[in-house]
Amino acid sequence: MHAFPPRYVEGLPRPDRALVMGVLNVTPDSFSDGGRYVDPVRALEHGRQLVADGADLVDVGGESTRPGARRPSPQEELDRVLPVVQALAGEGVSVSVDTMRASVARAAVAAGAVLVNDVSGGRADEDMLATVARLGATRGTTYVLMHWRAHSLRMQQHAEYGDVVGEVLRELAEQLGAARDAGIAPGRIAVDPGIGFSKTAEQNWDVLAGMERLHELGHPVLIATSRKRFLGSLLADANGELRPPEGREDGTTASSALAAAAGAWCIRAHAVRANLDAVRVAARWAAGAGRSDG
Ligand code: PMM
Repeated sequence: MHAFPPRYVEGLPRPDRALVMGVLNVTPDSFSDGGRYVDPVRALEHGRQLVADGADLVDVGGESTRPGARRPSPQEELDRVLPVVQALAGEGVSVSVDTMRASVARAAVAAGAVLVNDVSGGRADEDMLATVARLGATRGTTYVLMHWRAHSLRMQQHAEYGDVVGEVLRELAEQLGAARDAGIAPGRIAVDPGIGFSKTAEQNWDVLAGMERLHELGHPVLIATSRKRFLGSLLADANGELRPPEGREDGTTASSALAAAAGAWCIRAHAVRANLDAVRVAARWAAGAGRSDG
């Protein structure tokens, strides 16, 4: 048996299973749902559906991070996310904001977001860590710090590793140090190895297989595999054609169950109901024998 780090983040729900973060991309160009929820009314409807399906958190993002994507301006990003964050938070939903920008994080928290999901782990905006520290102290805001090397346009040129798990760990530890130095309370930080970010398909599998080592960082771990390309490669057809995103759901669900069984604190997914079932199965499996409740 290995020890898992705390499987909760201060101020967020603590069910006896992994949390499920539902994805709400308010972007014209995300790889799996791009364009579907740019209209705030449709985005809001979809956010409500994610909650009805059992999402513990709804992750609202206004910048696509697909490889090669162009960045929106800060104003474009704000215009996309703020109305949706505000409306969902106003309905009592736990909202997370998926942003690399301190200004967007600040505005989203003022509009009711409880978590800043920063795929750059504080590396894209020099104000981010200090901003999150202040928001944590004044509003109890929590932080997901992801492994990241470069913006989408160039990220696949940065997929060089000797030992991918060791290097992801080292780089996450470095950013965790910077986050603590900036004043973010350690109990409010979760980490994420950044599946698909500056990593080849094989490297993503290496990271997932080495997930137990991520627990050495002592922080809850978030894993986001949903519909990603490495699943498309694994499930490619006989001609090597990638399985398209909409055909990656069953693979996603399997990976969420495995991540939860390996100690993930939270999984991030587009299809909430199936992935919630998966983490419930994983939790019951891990609880073992001796509970004769069916
Ligand atoms: N991946 C995407 C977006 N946000 N956030 C975290 N914490 N971890 C991830 O791996 C992650 C993320 C890209 O996927 P999408 O386009 O389906 O949202």
